[in-house]
Amino acid sequence: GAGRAYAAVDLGASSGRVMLGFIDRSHGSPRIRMTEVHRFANGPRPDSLAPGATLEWDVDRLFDETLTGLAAAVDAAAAAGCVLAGIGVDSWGVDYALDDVAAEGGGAVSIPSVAHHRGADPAWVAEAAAVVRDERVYAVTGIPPHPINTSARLRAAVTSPGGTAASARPAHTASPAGPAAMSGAEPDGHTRAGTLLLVPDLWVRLLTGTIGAERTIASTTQLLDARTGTWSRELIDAWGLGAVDFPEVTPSGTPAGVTLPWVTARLGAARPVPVHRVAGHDTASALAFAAPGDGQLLVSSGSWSLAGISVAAPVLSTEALAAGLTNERGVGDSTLLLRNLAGLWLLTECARQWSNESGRMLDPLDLVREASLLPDSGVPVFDVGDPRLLAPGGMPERIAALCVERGHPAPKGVLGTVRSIVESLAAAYAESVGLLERVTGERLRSVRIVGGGSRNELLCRRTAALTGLPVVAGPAEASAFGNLAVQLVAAGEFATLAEVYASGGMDATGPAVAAATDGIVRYEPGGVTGGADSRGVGD
Ligand code: LFR
Repeated sequence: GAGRAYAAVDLGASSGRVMLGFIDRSHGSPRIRMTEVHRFANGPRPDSLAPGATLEWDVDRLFDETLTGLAAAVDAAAAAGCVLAGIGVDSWGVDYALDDVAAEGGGAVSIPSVAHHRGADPAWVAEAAAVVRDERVYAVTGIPPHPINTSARLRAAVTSPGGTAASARPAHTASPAGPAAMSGAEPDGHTRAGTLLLVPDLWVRLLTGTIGAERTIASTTQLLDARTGTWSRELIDAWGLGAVDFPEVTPSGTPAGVTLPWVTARLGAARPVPVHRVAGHDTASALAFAAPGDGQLLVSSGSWSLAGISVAAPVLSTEALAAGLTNERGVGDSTLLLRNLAGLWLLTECARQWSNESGRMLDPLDLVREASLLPDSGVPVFDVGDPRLLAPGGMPERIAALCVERGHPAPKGVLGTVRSIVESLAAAYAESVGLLERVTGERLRSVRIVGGGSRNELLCRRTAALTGLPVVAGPAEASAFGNLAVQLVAAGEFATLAEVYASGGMDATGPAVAAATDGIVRYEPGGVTGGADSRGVGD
């Protein structure tokens, strides 16, 4: 019969894409080929950018783009003599919808957004900490306090009159705010606030009509018990979230049903397409190749930088809390012990401002290429973990201020600022090696950079220089590949994730070729020594 192909929907803070994975069994051992069938921009809804408005994603548009991409996947599969045999969705973490399960349809759900990183009101973060001490929250969830955490924003939405409640509700049931007004009365007399759905699970609901909570994405909420991998009743009760319905948590790779009839028709598929809850958190998908004890500093380098290691059990010590490490779930039983740092968003945000000012579109990767010609020494460095970098606007000025605060001169001009951003990211990755070694007692022997940053030659070269460790860079589309990998195992195409990665055309460190075009480059501390190929940035 026809071959099978699988679609990975990978939603990022600045763009979303649909990738199609084929398994080529024509030469002995199977090989996976991954191709992009659709890419689209993401960003907050323009009307939600007004001062005082709640930032929101444009869910209707994003979901519509997803369907367009999946229809293209059906066509591309057919053109290759295959059927679309599965769909998985992964996305950024922490953002959520309170979905009214009773309501039909459901394209009209909006998400209070940290897109451009306006977190919860600091008052809510402080208030949440006053109810349950940070140490206790960390001992349960392994997630340190952070303005973007779902927990504080959900609490503000559910318990504050006029908070973000109205916008957290499906538009068709939104009402003029206030806990009573926003809640539907249930037959048992209790008022319910809605069902908590993180973005990948919201997408699965829209695709299949089924409700659930996948573990990796649920772990980004600061409401999951890090040890048991189930919702923490203790925190839900203490934080007054009893009116929220929390779907049962399931591990990545769990089947979620098949596409709804109208979705199947829109995709042009001959029959309903199975959907799996993959590792819904893009970071967990991107790092699905990692295993506890593998001695690698893992860096998922996209809009954000997540730097850390895979561990067999959560690390909930006060030292880990003081270091600001998050314990987010990885695939299987693994935990990802990570620092949550700003990433290439610093660069795109500066490029956006400079483009506006100069009336000329500046490509961030071109700027990096030019900045890499500046000398390596004397570059001013700032802390890319500083929460003041979370908000949009005035980024070059804020970076200059942070450099000065550290006793460095302000970076000079556009290229000086670009150089300072890249150097500061590399410095943070390097600092992460020592920090994780101290907290876990594990010895790290190499650095693995995946995501868009793996294409940034200057960043990889400086990370190798500053860590003194070899850097293995790629693939850029690591989240989509991990999304596919989990589906391929769940669907019985491969026995283990390791086999899937080996079939990406692999070496011991990960997928050497996740897509035909996606080379892996190895950087030695003393300089580039090549790899599968030595493509530079922007190819
Ligand atoms: C990366 C990521 C991070 C999460 C951040 C939230 O895309 O998923 O892991 O902390 O998005 O927007």
